[in-house]
Amino acid sequence: MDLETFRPGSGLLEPRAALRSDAPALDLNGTWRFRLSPVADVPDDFARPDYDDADWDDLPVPSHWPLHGHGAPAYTNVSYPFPIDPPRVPDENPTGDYRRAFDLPGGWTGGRLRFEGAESFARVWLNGHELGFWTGSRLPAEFDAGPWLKPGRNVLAVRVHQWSAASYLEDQDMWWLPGIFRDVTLTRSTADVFVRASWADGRGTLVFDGEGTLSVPELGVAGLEAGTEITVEAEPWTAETPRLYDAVLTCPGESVRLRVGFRTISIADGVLLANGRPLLLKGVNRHEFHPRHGRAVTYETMREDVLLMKRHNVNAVRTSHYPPHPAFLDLCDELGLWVIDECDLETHGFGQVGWHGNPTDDPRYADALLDRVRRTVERDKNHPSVIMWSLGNEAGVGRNLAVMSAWTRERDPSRPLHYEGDRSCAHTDVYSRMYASHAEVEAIGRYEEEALDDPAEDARRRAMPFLQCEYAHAMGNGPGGLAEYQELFERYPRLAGGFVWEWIDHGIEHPDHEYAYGGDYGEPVHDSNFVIDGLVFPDRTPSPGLLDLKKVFEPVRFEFGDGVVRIVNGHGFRDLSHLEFVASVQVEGETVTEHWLDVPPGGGECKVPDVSGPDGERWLTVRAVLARDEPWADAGHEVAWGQALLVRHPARFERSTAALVNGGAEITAGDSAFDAASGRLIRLFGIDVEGPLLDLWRPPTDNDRYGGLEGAWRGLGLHRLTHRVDAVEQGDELTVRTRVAPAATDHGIWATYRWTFDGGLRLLLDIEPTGDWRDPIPRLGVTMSLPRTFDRVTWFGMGPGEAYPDTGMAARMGRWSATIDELQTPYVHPQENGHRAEVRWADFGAFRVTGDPVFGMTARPWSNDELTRALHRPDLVAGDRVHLHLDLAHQGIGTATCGPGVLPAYELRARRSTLRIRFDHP
Ligand code: IPT
Repeated sequence: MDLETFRPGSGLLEPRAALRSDAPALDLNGTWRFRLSPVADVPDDFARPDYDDADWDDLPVPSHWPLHGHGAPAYTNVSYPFPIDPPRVPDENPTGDYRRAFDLPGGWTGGRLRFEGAESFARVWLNGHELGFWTGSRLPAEFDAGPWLKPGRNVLAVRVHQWSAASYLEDQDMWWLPGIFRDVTLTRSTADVFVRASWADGRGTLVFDGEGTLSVPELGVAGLEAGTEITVEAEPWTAETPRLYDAVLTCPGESVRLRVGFRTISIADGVLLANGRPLLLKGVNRHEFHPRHGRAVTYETMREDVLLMKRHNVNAVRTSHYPPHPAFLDLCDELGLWVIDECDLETHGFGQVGWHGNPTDDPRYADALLDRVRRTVERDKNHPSVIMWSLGNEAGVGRNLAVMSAWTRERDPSRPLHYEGDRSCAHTDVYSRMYASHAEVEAIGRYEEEALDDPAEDARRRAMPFLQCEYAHAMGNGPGGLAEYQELFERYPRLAGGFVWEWIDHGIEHPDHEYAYGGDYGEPVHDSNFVIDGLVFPDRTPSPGLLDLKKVFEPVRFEFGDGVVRIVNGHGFRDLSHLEFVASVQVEGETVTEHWLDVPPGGGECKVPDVSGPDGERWLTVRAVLARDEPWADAGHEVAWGQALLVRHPARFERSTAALVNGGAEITAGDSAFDAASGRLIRLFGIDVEGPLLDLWRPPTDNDRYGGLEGAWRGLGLHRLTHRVDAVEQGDELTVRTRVAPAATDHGIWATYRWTFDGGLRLLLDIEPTGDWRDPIPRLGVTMSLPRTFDRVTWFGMGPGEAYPDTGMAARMGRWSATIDELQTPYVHPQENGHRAEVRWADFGAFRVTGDPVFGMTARPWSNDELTRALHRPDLVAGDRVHLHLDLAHQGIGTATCGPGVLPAYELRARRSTLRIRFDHP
């Protein structure tokens, strides 16, 4: 068999919808026999029913064989892991042979073998007879098994090649993971149906094509014939109100259960509408991934994804970059998510050769591309959640797009078409981009984007709604700049929102590394940790980025005024009656009053509780929580919140009078002491400490690294600062004059520490840069170390999670407590993390640090250097010291791994400044 053929398959039945039929079906998932060969050219005698597979292994289906000890996964983002020479593929072509026997129940006749997904080229035999082959890894394939089925025992054999001509169409940014990774069934269902259910002005219109008759009992619809359109009073389907009506299609030999959702997607005056109202997509890009199973995801995993999305105010998913397991779309219908369903197509690696020979423009691949979009649309056409078809991702431009688009428009005019890779938008209904900067998004929102050369094309595109199919690259610490994007999406009606890249870190569980990324399996060509760029960690724990996104996507906004809070409903399709609003007042982070607000369903202004009570800094917090259980979260689940400062109560710093005593080698202040020669604090209230010392470094984030800042910082020598002591002067205060600078440069910082003692120790650190500080710097602050016995800190400030200047929207003012371990954010690729912002005070038990007015705090069981060097989490080993960083300022995070860097407002420049903190015995 020629796996270098351009043909998409042979022997296949026409594509049809994924349906829930009562026709008999045999589940052929389970344990199969399996053999892996390193090349494609091996005898196919294994397909004979009497072949002896006794020396083969067992392999679960569905699964990917490299995740079960056969070969290894490999990761590339853009690059093809083989020479670009379509349709040729390497001789080294891992080939998996699969066998299983099954018994047909008595009386069974006919049936279809249905494969939901196999990567990348598969041939199938039943009882020794070859049924055909297929490609299109994440698309279903069906074969007529009827003529070859036998009563009793039957033997099914499948051969899967990792590489084929079709691999050129599947260059998505993910692990290369061959195998039969979705379900296999033998079904006697043959039905197909296309239900079209639209909605306007309180009424749903229903019509279908296909065999049989349709009933929707709840709507009094019975025996509806194909092609007959009816209009009934019905509630609309939206992602916020996913109203589904059970329907039954009765056709010869089977009846099919459907769930009909009435909704209309349209575009008017350049605005994307659902049921006539503006639709703002608060989306994420979702790859299918599980850290042990790869893309062979279970129903529980899919459901967990949808629940997590809903609970984090995500309302939309782009199925990047292939149709998901069909059950995922059932969940989106049921729990409510707007979906852009993307065809299984990406040819990104051709970009590295100037798009020369791109399959998207190669007529030899025309059938394969059309076949892919047909199989996508036919499979998923009945889902109300699917609101747009996407022709693929990063596949350049070319004539085959026109073919795909024309067919799709004709087959389903009800859904707009999406494709990002062609700026002219010749084949789409929406203008889509990825990683456009805030400024460019704003220009598009204002219809001020740069014109296309062709005026007609430009006019057409200018009339389109805009969306960012990818933005805010969630790689490592970040993304920064989310709030600013959302602000634009909400300001300009043309902007229909977007989809954050991406949902999950694709880290594969690994015995030494905890989670593997590109290169960990010895791949000669790979893209390292670019596969670790999700909003949830590989085990689906939400990262700080997802918590921030939840805050930014909140469907309720709070505007605080004098004694009042205005509550604004930001839902598109639902009022506030499903929420309860709780207002509380915190003094120094401790709640002193709490009561429920009476909020009208449409939102409005409410009086807030009065502010009498104990002294201290006071904040008002208003929370919107679910009043009743929803299918996706329990009553009490917090949907939105807002906070306002009522009374600021800064710590007071008295001028000190107590004396510092010179005891020879040490200068003492009570039970604290400084080294007399260096002026460094060595004992703090009897505790052995080192520092605090000026420090400008942070262990580069992925955004710092890939965006070029790390290089700039190393160029400035910030990772190798030296400290020179020029003077230690002891009077009323201890003044330590130093110059901090790297070797081989003439820029530096005059850092003057002024210590005073009044029972506690107060530090004023004056910072004065000299020379050419051309680039932003990572941070401005001090680092000190403490014995590891200091394992817990309680603080009053932003928390509980990390926050940097352009992230941390999820952090709120309060009193928080955590162990040192709990302060670490477990980024798969270690990097700067865990900074707590706007800390008023932090209590370590034997001492307390207070800011004048605030400081940033990071505490770790390893040093900046150790964290900078670590490549995987197990490289980090807790030492016997706690490294405490007390900061005046940090550089923002941005999203420069893909997209814009730090916005100017969040850049940190070396500047003249003073850090003011004090240390006290509690
Ligand atoms: C963009 C891809 O569409 C996406 O699949 C992913 O690879 C992302 O980059 C990086 O993680 S394309 C890029 C050239 C902007």
